[in-house]
Amino acid sequence: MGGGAARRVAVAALAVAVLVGVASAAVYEVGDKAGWTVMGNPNYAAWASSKKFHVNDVVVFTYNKQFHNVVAASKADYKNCDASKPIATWSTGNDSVVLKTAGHHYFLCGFPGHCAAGQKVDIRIAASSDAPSAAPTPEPAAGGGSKPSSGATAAPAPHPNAAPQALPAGSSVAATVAASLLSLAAAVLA
Ligand SMILES: [Cu+2]
Repeated sequence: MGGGAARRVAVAALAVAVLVGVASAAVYEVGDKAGWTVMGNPNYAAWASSKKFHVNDVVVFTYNKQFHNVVAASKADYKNCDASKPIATWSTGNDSVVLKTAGHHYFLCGFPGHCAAGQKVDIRIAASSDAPSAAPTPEPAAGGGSKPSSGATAAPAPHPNAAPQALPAGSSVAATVAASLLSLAAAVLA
């Protein structure tokens, strides 16, 4: 009933908030190493279905801005490859888009013929995806991973026993911080 209990609750809440933040703020490179292009006909449907997107995840479109752009489109416009009524357009060649809502996010390239050639992606966030997953499914191996800076992978749920070195680049620091907070919370609650 005293301040101790309140403090325990506060620490636990903080730890949970940090964990949720870590779990939901993954960054994904669209098309992985291929990037956002028509060269080599990347399979963006397969790419999207290989990820488990959450609200507030970030997708990064990397491309040559002379030849491509990024258009957020309605479902109908996505289907018809109609870039004339964009919800939003990005054209810097290195665009980070925060996925703020659950449901479908439709993107296509507005350059003539590119969408029809397959440069379009439907990124879906499941309605129940706000909660961090306790057991994330492992990433399917997508190539050799010779470029550590690309191919961002989902931040795995922090696990105290997991060796940080084994985690993908970029997520190890966050996971370590989260794991430390978990330990802290466990110690306070003990
Ligand atoms: Cu294009």
